[in-house]
Amino acid sequence: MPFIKPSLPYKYNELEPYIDTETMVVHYEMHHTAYVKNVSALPDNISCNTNLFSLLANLSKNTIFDEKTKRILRNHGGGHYNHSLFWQYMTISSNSNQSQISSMVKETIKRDFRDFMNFKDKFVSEALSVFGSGWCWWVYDTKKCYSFIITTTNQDNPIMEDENLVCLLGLDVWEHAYYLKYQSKRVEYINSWWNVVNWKTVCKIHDELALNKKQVSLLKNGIINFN
Ligand code: MN3
Repeated sequence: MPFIKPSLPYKYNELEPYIDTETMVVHYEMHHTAYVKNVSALPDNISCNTNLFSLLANLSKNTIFDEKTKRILRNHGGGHYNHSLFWQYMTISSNSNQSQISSMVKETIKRDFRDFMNFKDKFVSEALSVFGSGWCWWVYDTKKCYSFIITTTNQDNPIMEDENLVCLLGLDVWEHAYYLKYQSKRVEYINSWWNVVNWKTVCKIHDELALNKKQVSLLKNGIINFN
């Protein structure tokens, strides 16, 4: 299998009570596994390129791949890329400390959102606005040098439209990400999730990648490549 699911940086039950164990097991073992399996089934000349970023970047404008290949990359390649990031955007709640937010991230938030509360409010309202299945992202535009919040449908990732966008933080708002515990109360899921955000990783992506105009590519094991 050319694409590999990253191992989780915590145990299934370690995001409790914010993200429940059963959801983590089903989400990681079944949903993520299916995306990896399906994207790995692409023809060898495509799946031999295990750099998902380069396969997904500007996918909307891609005229080389046929429609079927593009659909598989969008849905399953996107699913693998998004979930690989998502696991790393989270950590056990005792490690999720806003005091770890770097001075450069603080500056970006201040410039683009005025303050942290406004940033968070904006993120929550955008995440709530996703109709059906999708994601909410905080992205950094390396060309225009500012950050903003954006939503995508299904397993689309912002890089599929614009390769200059770096995903600093993202939240899965598919029902499979929260329904077992929160049922239709998406707002409770979103508010709980802030307790497990991995600010160290978010800051590392912002400080080391985005500010240096580098993209979020994944290593073969699905871990973010910071080199
Ligand atoms: Mn999911």
